[in-house]
Amino acid sequence: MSTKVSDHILARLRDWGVEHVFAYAGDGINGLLAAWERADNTPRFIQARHEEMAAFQAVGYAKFSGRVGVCAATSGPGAIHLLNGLYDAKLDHVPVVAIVGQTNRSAMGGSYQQEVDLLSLYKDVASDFLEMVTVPEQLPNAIDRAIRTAYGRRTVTAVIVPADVQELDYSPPTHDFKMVPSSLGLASYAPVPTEDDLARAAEVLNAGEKVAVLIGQGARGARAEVEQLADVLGAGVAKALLGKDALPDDLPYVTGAIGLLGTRPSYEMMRYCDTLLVVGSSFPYTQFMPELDQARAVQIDIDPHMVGMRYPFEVNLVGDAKATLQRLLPQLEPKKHGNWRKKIEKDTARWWEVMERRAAVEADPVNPEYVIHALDALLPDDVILAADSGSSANWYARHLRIRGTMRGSLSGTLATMGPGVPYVIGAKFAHPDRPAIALVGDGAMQMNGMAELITAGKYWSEWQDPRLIVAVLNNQDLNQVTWEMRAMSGAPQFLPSQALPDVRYADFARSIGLDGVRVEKPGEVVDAWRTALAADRPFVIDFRTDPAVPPIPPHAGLDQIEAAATALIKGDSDRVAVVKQGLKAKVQEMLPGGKHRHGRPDRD
Ligand SMILES: Cc1ncc(C[n+]2csc(CCOP(=O)(O)OP(=O)(O)O)c2C)c(N)n1
Ligand SMILES: [Mg+2]
Repeated sequence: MSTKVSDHILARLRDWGVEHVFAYAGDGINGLLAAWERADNTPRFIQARHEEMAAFQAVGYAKFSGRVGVCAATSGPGAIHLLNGLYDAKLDHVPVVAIVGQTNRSAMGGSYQQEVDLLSLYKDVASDFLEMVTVPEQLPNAIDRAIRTAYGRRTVTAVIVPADVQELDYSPPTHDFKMVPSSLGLASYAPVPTEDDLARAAEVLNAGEKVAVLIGQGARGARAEVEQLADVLGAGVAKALLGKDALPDDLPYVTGAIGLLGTRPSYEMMRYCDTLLVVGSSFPYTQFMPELDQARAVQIDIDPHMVGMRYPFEVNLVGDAKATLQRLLPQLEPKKHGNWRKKIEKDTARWWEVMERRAAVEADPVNPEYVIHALDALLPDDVILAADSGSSANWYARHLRIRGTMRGSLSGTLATMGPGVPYVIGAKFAHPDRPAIALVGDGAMQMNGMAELITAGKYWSEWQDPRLIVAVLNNQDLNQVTWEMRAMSGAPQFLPSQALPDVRYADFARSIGLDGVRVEKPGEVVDAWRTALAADRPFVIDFRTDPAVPPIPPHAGLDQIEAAATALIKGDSDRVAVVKQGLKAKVQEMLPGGKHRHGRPDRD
């Protein structure tokens, strides 16, 4: 039997070690589907409910495995559906390859059914490598470069394969003119800056007295070096959201998240430092960094395309975080751990007390901060966490303390709704032996999560550890946006856009063979988490949470609180509850480390 182009594509993916392709069928990839059948489904075809979810699963897989995520879709609508997930990968710098079909070559340019101009449509999302295969000899190069570029530039690449090309007999490139033979693999590499540049960076860091470090996901492989550096320099370390799992939160000088969803100690450290070191982060919000003339600053980033932005850095080191820090550390002069470091540790300890008290504030019916705070104490050390975009991202950022080998992620830069459930499904294919938890708003659950529960239902029985927990913060509101409207524009809540129907998420889970429970009282929260963590299958907890609990920013600007008050005066539907809740939470934050004004809300 001859090898067709489609057989060759799957074989090449196998050669690259690709084990899963997150995908959805359509006649634009019928040739590939037939090849999958011939190849005994290797690499494994993982069927999502929607191509965007297939892309999110590929992103989750890539984020939690460090390996390339591969997704596939048919021409036209399938390719269009993939896009949002692919942008999520591109903006968060994770390697994802998309393989998409196209109409037959004979129909191209004929406004044919399902023909869209994919080269134009994908030009931006796959700007580093996008190719349409029109003759067999373009392979394996097109696949090899797509995978190598995705890895090397930590981005999205795409290969378009017209349906009729998939059916051609494969013939490899030859030694002739205008042929492009190709090879497999990409050796690992760790670029380092020159000695001169390292010395310049060391001079800046040695001169400072109050050093603040900001790390992102690029520092994940350099945990020991960052710890050593913080010790040598007497520094504190704040974490961008994507770097939340780069360093444990049980170190006393780790101030936690930074930014609008961040912590007050991170905010304060940036306000008062005289020196800033950024490692592996493109954290975008300059207003949470030191004033532009406040600190001398050094950045380390592996990507020359990304380095030097966001702050007037004096030294922009291009290099792998671990290898660069290993070379920098011997040049650093140890600083005494004086008032600076003491203040950071004190502020951080106080922050965690404040979080405890915020979680203990009574709410109607359940305080979402309590839901996530209660989870913190129960998290398995090897858990994989995903938060969706919405208020759950606030509580993920603030209440969960990373420790052990925990991993966590969210849509950091695109901040799209909907990846929570598909991310953890992707994670389960990368790590079937680890528990995974998604924190998802009811809006995101209705948008994508419910459909993807069906995908979890299809595959969970083969996972070594079947625990995949989906916690829905059911506040019947697009709450994050409601709060943004209140805080930023002073607009009252616009119910036609914000209110969501109540849905019985746990009942739905049970109806498809999963398990679940609805929680309507604070006293049921801990039990529900425990039951989910002991479950023998994916489990949905439908937490009925209070939309009136405000995600107040770390600096709690009075102007924002005032704007919220204005909205209330203009007639916000939630007004009484919000005033009460907002003030209560604020008062808790202000308390000087003193008494708990309320007992834990799980008393009833
Ligand atoms: C695809 C997409 N659509 C819209 C938004 C804007 N947005 C951000 S958060 C949010 C509300 C999310 O509501 P929900 O999932 O219920 O979470 P909650 O904030 O209520 O906890 C919206 C509409 C977005 N980020 N992504
Ligand atoms: Mg909601």
